[in-house]
Amino acid sequence: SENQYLQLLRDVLKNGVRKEDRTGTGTISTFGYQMRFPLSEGFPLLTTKRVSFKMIASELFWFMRGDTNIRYLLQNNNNIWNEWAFKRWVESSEYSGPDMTDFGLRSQRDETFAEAYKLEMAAFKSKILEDESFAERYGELGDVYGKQWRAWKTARGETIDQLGDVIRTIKSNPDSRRLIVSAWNPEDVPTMALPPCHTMFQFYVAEGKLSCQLYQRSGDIFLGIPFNIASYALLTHLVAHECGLEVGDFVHTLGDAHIYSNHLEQIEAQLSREPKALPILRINPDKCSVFQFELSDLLLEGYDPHPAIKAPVAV
Ligand code: THF
Repeated sequence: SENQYLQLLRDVLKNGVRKEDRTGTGTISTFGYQMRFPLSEGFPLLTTKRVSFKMIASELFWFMRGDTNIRYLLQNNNNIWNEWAFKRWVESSEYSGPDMTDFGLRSQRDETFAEAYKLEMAAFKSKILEDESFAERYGELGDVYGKQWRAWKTARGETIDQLGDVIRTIKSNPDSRRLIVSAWNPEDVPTMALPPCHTMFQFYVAEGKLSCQLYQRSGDIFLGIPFNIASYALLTHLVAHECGLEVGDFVHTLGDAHIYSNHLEQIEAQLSREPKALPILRINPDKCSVFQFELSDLLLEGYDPHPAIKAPVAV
């Protein structure tokens, strides 16, 4: 159930320490934490607040395609990566609109600015969708997850399809202890819009079940982690499906796990709610390769969450 996640919220509220961060928002933080979700007990999408399964699936499909441009996300009505592309746009020499420096913090503190920001962001989104060459230049986030998972550049100028290779190895040598995909590429870190938070993951096969462990260097407990849990749970289901395995556990290991200081009221509301039964994920049995799945191949049965809880994202 989601009790592991609720316990994480309570533990960090109780034992976390105040820590400043890159975004200037302020956090309560803890270092080193592990949760385990037995996937056969239900799909770990939170029920104490509504979390959009569609967005989780379209983001994961985007990673799995090897795509690093927000255009695909926008075409799927997914806005969760906009701020990072927008930041590059407003900092570029081609941008000539109103000053958008520190738009994340300022739009929370200044209503006039928030209006201007909304307009600029809307214009940016339409331009990405309508203008392909603009999208190529400013929709791109750099060598983020998709690139590293599917086309890691080698020193010899070749590319490595880490995810494809791992899936092949699961089929041919399931006992392997090297079923690893790394998104952390030290050479590319300086040119990424945001260096990967979910740094690397490892699969594990035993007794016909596929498990997955993620090492996440940094986790936004209220907004990001519910997405990350469901995203890796979905990845594990899809890979198990292709490899003819049952699902085992998703193990989530966190480095700096933090609660942003402007999420505290939201968390209090969430913790006052009673968790409900987890939904069940059904996958179209006629499709096999993880790289061919679309949203319409997935069905989430029995998801009946408490209402969504809005919160600002730190950029
Ligand atoms: N940066 C920060 N500060 N937090 C993150 O969670 C995060 N991510 C990705 C990259 N940088 C990050 C982006 N993932 C939401 C969810 C996931 C995100 C970013 C934002 C979010 O705002 N979710 C809302 C609703 C979104 C909507 O409906 O449009 C929610 O209520 O869940 C961690 O991977």
